[in-house]
Amino acid sequence: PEPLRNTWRKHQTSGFKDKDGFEREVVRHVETTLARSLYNCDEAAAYSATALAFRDRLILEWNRTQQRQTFVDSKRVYYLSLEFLMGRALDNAMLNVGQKELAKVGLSELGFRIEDVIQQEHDAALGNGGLGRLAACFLDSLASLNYPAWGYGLRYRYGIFKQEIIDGYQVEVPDYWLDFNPWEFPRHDVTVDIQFYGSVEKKTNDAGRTVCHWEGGETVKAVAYDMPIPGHATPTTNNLRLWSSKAASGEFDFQKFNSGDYESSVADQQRAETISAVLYPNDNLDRGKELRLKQQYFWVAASLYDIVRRFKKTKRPWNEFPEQVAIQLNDTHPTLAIVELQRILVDLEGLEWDEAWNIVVNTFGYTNHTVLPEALEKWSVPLVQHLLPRHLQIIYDINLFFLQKVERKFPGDVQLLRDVSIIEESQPKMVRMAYLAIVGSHKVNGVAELHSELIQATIFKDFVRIFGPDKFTNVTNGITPRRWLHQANPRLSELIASKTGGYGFLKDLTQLNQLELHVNDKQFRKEWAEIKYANKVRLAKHITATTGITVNPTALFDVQVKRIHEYKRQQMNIFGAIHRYLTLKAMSPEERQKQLPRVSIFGGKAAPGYWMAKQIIHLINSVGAVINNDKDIGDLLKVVFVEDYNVSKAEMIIPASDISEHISTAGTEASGTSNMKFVLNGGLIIGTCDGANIEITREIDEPNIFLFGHLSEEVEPLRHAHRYGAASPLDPDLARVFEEIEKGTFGNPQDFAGMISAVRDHGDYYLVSDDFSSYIATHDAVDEAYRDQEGWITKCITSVSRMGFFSSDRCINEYAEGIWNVEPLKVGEHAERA
Ligand code: NBG
Repeated sequence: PEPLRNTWRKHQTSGFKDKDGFEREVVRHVETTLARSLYNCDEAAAYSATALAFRDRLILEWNRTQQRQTFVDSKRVYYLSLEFLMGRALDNAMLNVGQKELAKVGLSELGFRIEDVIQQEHDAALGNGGLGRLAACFLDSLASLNYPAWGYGLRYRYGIFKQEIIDGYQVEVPDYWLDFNPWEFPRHDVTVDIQFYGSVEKKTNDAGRTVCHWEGGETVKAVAYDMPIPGHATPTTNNLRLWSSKAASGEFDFQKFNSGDYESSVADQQRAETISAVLYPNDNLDRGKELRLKQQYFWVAASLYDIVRRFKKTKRPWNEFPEQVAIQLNDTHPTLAIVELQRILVDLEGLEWDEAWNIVVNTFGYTNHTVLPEALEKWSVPLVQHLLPRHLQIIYDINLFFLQKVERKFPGDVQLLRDVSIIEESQPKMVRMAYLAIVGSHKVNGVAELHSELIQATIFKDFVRIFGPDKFTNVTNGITPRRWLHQANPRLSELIASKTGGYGFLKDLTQLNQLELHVNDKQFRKEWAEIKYANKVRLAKHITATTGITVNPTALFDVQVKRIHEYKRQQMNIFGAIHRYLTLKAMSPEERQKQLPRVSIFGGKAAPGYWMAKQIIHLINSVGAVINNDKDIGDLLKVVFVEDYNVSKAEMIIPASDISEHISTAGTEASGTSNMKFVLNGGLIIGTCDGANIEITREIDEPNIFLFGHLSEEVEPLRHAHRYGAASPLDPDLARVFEEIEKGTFGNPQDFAGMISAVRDHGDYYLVSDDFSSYIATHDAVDEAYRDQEGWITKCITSVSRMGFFSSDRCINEYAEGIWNVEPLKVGEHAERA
């Protein structure tokens, strides 16, 4: 009705418009929401109030975006990911809505420095590494490009643990991040009951059809928490919906409570809340724990209920579902969504199997993120049977119809049937989740060219024969230049803007190519170098403040920050540092003085149960303790381990790097995304021919990257040679490194025996010995190149200018066109703001 709408409109706000409005909102939040005053408003309170002021704004835009999307009713994308590694939100929100300058002035008038206020925020660390951060970059691109899109995940009470280094060892500390989180919006009215366990009854309905009923068991409540995702320079504000688990029966069971069974009534409640309590801290490793399967189903079932509910409101017929809904599976973690949608359509909505299955397959796309066998998810059949009895039946039926299809196409090929069966005939039988994801999706993609080729040639080769090559595709990963350039490196962003005609490159990264025109501009080069130096000074200060080690910012900063994993080969890096140390020690003082000073910087978490990864951290710290205190060495070499590597540390470390290491055994790193971040920030990389390194080389050209090591096609023959005693004798430089460790130079050699024997005595699966000599030689080439500072700067500027391809905007547009078939929503010019 008109009067109602008018009253509503009259009182509708659109957040603050100017600096005064911003200050007013901050003061209001300090005084009312936080119940504080001018006299006890510290930096933490200033952060909270600023965040709340921006959140209010975002929520208003969020509302409008949702209304617009509902009104237009076009196809939506749902990105299902168990991990969203968002990092901090305030800086990002201020920059994306274009009001950081205003906030800076406002905060300073209120007595605060914006940098200090930003630092108060706790990272939202709901992910392990690249996979979770990719999901976060995708959300930024989806909103910035105006795609109607939602992310769905779990609201873990504890994100990835905080890492402390005590006596050189990693110690894990829980990351309780929800104490005060202004960015989430609880939706206590949006809840879904999720069922577990129970049994399946067959019944005949009125139409004489047999229907399956999943009955009994236990119910847990899913509660929605929304996080607004602001696009850059657009009003579009999308939603990330995270589910939290609660006991279905409210607080606790009063009947049990009243009958004196207090403990068990609380236990029920706690068991329910356990589901979303903690993120599993493994990167590229599957552990097959029951609680993890519970997490997966809980999240998938709640999300699908939500998606289906939204679709049903439109009153469209079911066959239009895939025209309205695209669901992307971020790795196999959400694969049960395929089974759940089939169950909803057949058991609850009464569709025929084939009609339902057609809808399912056309709805889903599956992204594979690894070929490592230990990371490929499998669930034991008895476990699935126990937890999700109806789903197991559906999985068996999906498999039956699939194998019938295979049998028709390749009659009599029993081996093939065994190989591609979704059920592995092991003891116990296992459900192969990747196979289920392939069969239930219309497109399967890898995340870099080499990786997509490898999955088609190895782990999924039979499926390429069965479905044909068109089902398989590549979408090379990307990163958002908003966070990874504009936010992390504001001065470089400003310099680039001054040469490319404004900040347009933040929304069209290919505009960076204009930089190449200025590569010989003296003033530009000087500013470029000054910015890198300032970033190194900032990192050097952090290192001194947190570790007590002084590092010289004019030294070459050599950085490897990522999860600690044998396949990523941090062990090779630290062996290389020891080799450098021994070489320096063997020199005369005169000769030594001619060497280039270097700082080897490491950072990254080891999964708590990954013994070898923890040993690697311990060796890095032990080597640092010796080298950093060696008077002969001084500034020539420092080895630093930065504690608790996370998104906000990455924002500081990456812009300060001269050379970064992406040195996985060829064929093991699906893509890597930090490689892109480092180059975009004017650092060069040393790397193997693996993952996205290959495409980075194609874009920036061979002279601008330091490649070394064996190629992926050489890996199997080399492993074979190691297994059968036919490998070349151990590289003498590496042997010398081992000797020094075993002499006790870096502490008790027993502590590092496992690392050495893995290479020397147990087949060297990651080929450290095979790549070591070319690794060392290539580092010498890095030194040579760095001595020529002018040449180095030319390489850096040229590389940045050619990085346009690696924007996650390009990547999202490829998904939208090739997999989702969705289009961005027009938001109207007057709505655009700078
Ligand atoms: C990781 C790969 C990385 C890749 C990210 C994002 C998993 C399973 N895979 O190489 O190891 O960059 O996914 O695609 O975490």
